Amino acid sequence: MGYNSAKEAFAEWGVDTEAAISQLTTIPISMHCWQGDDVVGFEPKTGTSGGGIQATGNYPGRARTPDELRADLEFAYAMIPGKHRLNLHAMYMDTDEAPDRDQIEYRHFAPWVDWAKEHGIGLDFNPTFFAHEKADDNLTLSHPDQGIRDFWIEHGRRTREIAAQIGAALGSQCINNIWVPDGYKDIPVDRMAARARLEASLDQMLAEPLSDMRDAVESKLFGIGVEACTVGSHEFYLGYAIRKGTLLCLDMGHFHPTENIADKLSAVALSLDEILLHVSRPMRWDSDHVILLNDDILNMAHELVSADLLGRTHIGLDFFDATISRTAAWIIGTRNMQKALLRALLTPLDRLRQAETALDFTTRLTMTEEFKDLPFGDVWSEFCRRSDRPTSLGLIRELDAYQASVASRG
Ligand code: RNT
Ligand code: ZN
Repeated sequence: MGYNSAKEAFAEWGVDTEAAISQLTTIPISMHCWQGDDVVGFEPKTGTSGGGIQATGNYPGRARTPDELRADLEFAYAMIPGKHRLNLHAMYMDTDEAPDRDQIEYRHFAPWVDWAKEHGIGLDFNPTFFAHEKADDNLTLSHPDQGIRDFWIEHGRRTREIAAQIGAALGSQCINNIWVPDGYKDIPVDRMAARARLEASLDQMLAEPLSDMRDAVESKLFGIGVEACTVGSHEFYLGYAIRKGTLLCLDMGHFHPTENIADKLSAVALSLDEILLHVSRPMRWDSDHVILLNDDILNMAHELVSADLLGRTHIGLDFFDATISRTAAWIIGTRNMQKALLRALLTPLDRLRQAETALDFTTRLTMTEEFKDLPFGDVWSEFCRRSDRPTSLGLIRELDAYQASVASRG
């Protein structure tokens, strides 16, 4: 159809495509480093991730070093319109030293900050409470052993300081997201004791007020190996975040499969100032598939726009598929998040709200369904064209060429 005709088609509905395109340009998405190497990281002792997190597949081209990961990221960002962020995990240190988790310092991550500065990318951060011998029981901050708890509290404290330094160095607030795998395979007799220990550890870890960073806490329903009880459940962290003023991280794979994450946004936003999202795609469980442009994502993007939450929601991604090109996974997933946001920004909200307020649900339904036929693809192509990013077969050619260049990695 072409962009100009598309623009007119949307204008008939009272929707300004230019406004949508310029707003989409300003929405950063925090791309997760761990899709690039199957959640392995760069510590001297690397292994499987543990904590119930599983990247499956052995497609060639996994990044084995920080330099390879950065090269892959540079390619990915070059295929994604707009300016974005990188979400780094503590196990992705870039150093010749071998600090344990309770010894990490800013300098171990400084090369990432230099790189981010050079490319104009913001950084977010995460303590890593898994893939470590002290997390083998799937208990960290809630472990009954004080020594183990102290080890992880120290790790968490250090990541907060590192996040603050990263934020200051880049002049862009760094979100430090806390997810612990803590839970029990079989039914515990004292859930309260475990939750009280988690709360006390978090309090100690978060005691120091810091600027240039913000804390987020991420809940989960269950994980492999912790089927009976997750200490940091949704209710636990929702309450914690409200009482302590942290962000709440909602991961789309961390709820009952029929629960609607889009529905939660306006509900929690009334009690929280800011929200962090881990956009993901669960399939039967928290399988972390690459996100599709499906109803779950579209509904979520709609809520972000309709509830006016874009200004206080940090959009992060969390998926890892090792059966396809890892760079393609990043690019497809991130572009799908943007496509969903674009569709939400192109919604004739005023008209729809009017119908809803008037209890005219017939008109509301007719509009949502007829509106689906509008030429969203032309607006997306125009957005990509203005950012000099490929679409369609052009994108496939780029992805293939890059994959061919990394396929020989051992
Ligand atoms: C695990 C959580 C967590 C991790 C990352 C690697 O279930 O979703 O966010 O995926 O920290
Ligand atoms: Zn997550």
